[in-house]
Amino acid sequence: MRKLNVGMIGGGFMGKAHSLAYAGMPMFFWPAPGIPHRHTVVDITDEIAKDAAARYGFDHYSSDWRKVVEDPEIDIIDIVTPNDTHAEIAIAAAKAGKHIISEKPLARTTEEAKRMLDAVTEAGVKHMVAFNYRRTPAVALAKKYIEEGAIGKVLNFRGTYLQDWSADPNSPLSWRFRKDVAGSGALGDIGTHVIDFARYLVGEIDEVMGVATTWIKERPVQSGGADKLGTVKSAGDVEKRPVDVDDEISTLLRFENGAVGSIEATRNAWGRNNFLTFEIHGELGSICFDYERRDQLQVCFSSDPDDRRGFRTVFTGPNTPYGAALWPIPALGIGYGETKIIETHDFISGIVNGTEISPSFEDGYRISVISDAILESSEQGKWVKTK
Ligand code: SOE
Repeated sequence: MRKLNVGMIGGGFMGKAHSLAYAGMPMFFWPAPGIPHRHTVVDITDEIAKDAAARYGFDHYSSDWRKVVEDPEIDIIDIVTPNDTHAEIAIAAAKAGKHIISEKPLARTTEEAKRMLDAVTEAGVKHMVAFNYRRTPAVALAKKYIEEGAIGKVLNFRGTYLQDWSADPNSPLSWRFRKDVAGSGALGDIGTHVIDFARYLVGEIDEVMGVATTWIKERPVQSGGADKLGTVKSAGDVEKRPVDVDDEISTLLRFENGAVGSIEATRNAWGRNNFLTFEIHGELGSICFDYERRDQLQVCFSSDPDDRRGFRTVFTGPNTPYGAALWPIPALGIGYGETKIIETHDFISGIVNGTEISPSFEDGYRISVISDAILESSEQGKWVKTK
């Protein structure tokens, strides 16, 4: 079984998720398409990287990502750093002939995303952007239903991603509120997951009409350390600096295939934790998904008799997508970790078997173009084409 050495750049929250997936993937998917080996982890100092290596099970550590990218022993570069570093690392990794998985959004800007896409295309390496939620088995099941025609022609997609970790104005100004680091706000951070759902489940988006808002215009400066996602709050007596990205977006959509829809994303919706949802209406039925109840789909089919029509719950399990590799009984519980394990499986399969990988940097680039169109449409107050 082929072993693939991973060089992981970044040892924070996403580093934890990816490390778990490298360790866990062969335990679930057996025989595994290949064995990812946790070779080297990089962080900003040797001390922090050493700690990450011990914690996440890497053989080596480094504070110099360039050396790791050039290391002939490394097969895969995994980018789990803030958005402002994705392009430089990915382009160097492509030039060094490494396969690349990058966290989302692919880049801060469409120009950066395009350069990354060009670099991997020219190098002929495999590439993936980590929109992991489409690997939730229930989301893959929704895709299967749609492809089988169970709800007929899709008419409407309504997607939301609502969180509340930044609803308090005294939660810190993390890099996620700075345009120079993040590129955009709620749109890039979480709205892009919903754009990925829309394209995956319904098809390419042709036109958008968006409204972007920034409700909280300044936040307390964070006093160093990792991004705590709103869990630390200042007493209100520290220096505040401006937020220069959106903190809420709403947009209408027109798809190339004629379907219509909407997307909303905010991290300021009190009471919403990871409320990533979609409701899809077709000529023959409807499908609803809510990540906070991620083992289930709610489905309604027009073929149900009139006197018992309504939503029913289908739990994912061994007989639904990816299920044979997961747990033997429906509703034992699918988590964030499982989505990353499945993502890793599909990435490694693509490398080893030479099959197409999705979402790729091409998808990441398209999502960036659509995101730009949403912001442009908000500024101009009119529909904007995405091509
Ligand atoms: C913060 O909003 C965040 O960590 C996102 O960056 C992730 O993509 C999402 O999966 C969870 O929330």
